[in-house]
Amino acid sequence: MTPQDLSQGNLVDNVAFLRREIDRRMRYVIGCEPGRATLNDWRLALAFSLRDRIVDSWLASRRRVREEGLKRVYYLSMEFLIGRLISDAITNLGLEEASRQALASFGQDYDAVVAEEPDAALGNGGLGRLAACFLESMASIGLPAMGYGVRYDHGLFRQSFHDGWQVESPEDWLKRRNPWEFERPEDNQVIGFGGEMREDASGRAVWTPGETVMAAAYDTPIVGWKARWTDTLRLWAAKPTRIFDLERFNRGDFLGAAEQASLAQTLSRVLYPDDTTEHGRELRLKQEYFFTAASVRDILARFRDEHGDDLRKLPQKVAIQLNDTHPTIAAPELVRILVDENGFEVDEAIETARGVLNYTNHTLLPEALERWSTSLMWRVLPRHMRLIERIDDWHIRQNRARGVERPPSTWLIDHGETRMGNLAFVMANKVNGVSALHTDLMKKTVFHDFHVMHPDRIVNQTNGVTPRRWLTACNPPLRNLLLETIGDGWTEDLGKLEDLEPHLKDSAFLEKFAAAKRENKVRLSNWLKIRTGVEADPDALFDVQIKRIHEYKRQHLNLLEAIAHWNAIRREPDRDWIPRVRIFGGKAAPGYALAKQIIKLINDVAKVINADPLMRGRLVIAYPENYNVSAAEVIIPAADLSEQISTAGKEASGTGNMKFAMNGAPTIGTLDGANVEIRDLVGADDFFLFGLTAEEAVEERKRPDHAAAAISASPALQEAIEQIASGVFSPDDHHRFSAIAENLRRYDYFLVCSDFDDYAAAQRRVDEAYRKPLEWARMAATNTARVGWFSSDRTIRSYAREVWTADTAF
Ligand code: 26Q
Repeated sequence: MTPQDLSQGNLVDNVAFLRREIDRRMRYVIGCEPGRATLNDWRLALAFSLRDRIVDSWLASRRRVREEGLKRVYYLSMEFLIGRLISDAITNLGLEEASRQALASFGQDYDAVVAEEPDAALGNGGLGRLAACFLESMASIGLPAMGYGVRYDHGLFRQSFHDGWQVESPEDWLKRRNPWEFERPEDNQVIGFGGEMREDASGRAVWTPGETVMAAAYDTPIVGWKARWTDTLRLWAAKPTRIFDLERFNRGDFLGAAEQASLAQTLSRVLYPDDTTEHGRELRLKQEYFFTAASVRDILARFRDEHGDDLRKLPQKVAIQLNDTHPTIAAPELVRILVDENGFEVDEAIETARGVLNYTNHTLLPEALERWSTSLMWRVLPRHMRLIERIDDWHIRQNRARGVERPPSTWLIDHGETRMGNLAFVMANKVNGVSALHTDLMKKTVFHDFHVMHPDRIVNQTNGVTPRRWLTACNPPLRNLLLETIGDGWTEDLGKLEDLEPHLKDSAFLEKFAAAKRENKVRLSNWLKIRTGVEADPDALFDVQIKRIHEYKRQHLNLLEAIAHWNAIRREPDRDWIPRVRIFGGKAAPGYALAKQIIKLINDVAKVINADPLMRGRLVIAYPENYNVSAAEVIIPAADLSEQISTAGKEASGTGNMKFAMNGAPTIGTLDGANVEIRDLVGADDFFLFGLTAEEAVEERKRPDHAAAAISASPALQEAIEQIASGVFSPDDHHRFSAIAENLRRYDYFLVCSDFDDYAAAQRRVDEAYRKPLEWARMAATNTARVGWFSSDRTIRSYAREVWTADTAF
């Protein structure tokens, strides 16, 4: 098996085909002569050429679903963190080598052309990236499915560092044209907000919205492995329902006439950066209702078209997944349509809606569970607020009938707020957590009372990631080694990575594994040099923490240990220290002040340590700006060590942890989220475990002096905190980091101090293991061989069976 065997058809034919297509597209779609084309023109011409093959598969998939009347799965998500679509297209069509050669025949460099495509960054982090992996897996296993979301004009902000501080600027992914989307004006929907609710003579509710906005449909084909199946991502853009008010215009009120337009356009203007402190923002609620209402109507229209008008049969043909509480308003919207527009009784409507809806929870942090003030809800969505009361009433009656009195924790409305997590729970057929530990904690904590009432409702669906993007596409050296060693079956059945097991004792194989890793490290080293100016020696240990910046994820624990390590090297500069490059990547929510301070701290510490002549490359810190999906694709394959160091009980799952392990980076981590399952599969010997367990963490917090006790027991920690507090890293402003230091010394809710010594000890075990290259390669390869279970194909098959009761088309 050679790399070329991944491609479909004959290479010579494919190159000739692509060459011809690219030339034609350049002329007749872009309107440009190849001799005068820019890099952007080339990436568009390539994308348009690939697109035709995807569309063939798309049309065939659609025909199959209709002809066979298959059940459809709808994934509703405020976020889809896709990255570049062109890489998925090329990988899944098997046209990488052909594209490379076709472009070369025009004198163009394939990597540069692909890199021209901006990331579709319509998400904040894990939840959004999970939605993107899920869509790709649904297509790859042939599940009839559709993603629904918002077509934001601006995705997640661009991050740059000004004097080490995060500065945000707007992102503009659509500026240079999006070749992947198809406008569907025939499917546009009018969505209403506000206004009044009355009852007509027969007692039926009549809602007259005060303002309306058009939801305009844009479809993107999501092609699966080998283009055997293609699903759809439908994103809604807000447009004014009328260009402007002609009457006002004629009266000479020109600005007033355009008012409606500007309001409509703000709705899909920008993605909300994950910001749990800024709650109750009206625009966010309107965004949620806007895309959700458009999607529900679209789903019902398709159902009628395919299966007729009997909406009681909805659960047989439709499953809707709510990605966290963000689209929960879909539940009362569905009930509203059934009752107000289709003559259902309220109870019957609720029961029908419950037959199609399911809810995935992604966090236990109580402050992150959405709540909307009822006064806002009455103003923006009066009919829905009324129906939420009716749903609450239904839930009470249901339980009374079984002799159960509802505890207050399960109320839908409390203290003038609607609790979306509770509404989602009540309206869902299945509720799931995203790792075994997280699901267990859901049952014991936030949804405990619900779990007692409905013991079969909560199920676990451990997250996964797509191996096509996160191994095949992003890691050519390792992919090629796998093809040569065990063939290509693993791409669609990642469990087959187990076939590596016999090779883990073969030193020739391990040397090749190490060589593949080194090739990736050289690439990352060059990338870091260009992006940060930092020199990273490819023979040093590449220690990586990339994820959103958050106190619970504890980038500051990593940094404190780096400072302690620096102190140790300075004290004994002549010891044979293992050279390490500590790589950070990630954005902070713009309103999260402490997270932004942590960013500045990382940059300030990096400046001091990187300039210290005593370090001689043995400790380097690199923090490239604007971490995103495309950056992850360069960084992950080159990592030696995966930092998964959240306070136990706080990270619902993590998905980066899976990507690193798959690419041959052992984890240093706590027993949190999916780390637990990774360690179970990889084996305790090949996982660097440290820290309190989730249960111990709860106990530790009850000790009033836990931080002080941990600090006084650890001279290294004490010294590092003192250095931060006294301005060693901020000579221009000695008090810059006193808030961080105070927080650690006094509260330390996330138990950085309590876990510090154990973490530092685990880091020294890492150093010792890294001294033995062959042994390290075995550990790295063992990780790759044993994490096939974390393919999102496995996750989606499991949802299809246990949550959606939906079949794949093949
Ligand atoms: C809420 C209200 C208002 C504005 C924004 C938000 C908001 C936006 C995004 C709240 C949360 C998010 C994102 C959450 C998230 O990414 N959670 C992660 O989900 C992953 C996939 O399941 C898990 O692996 C991670 O553990 C979890 O943190």
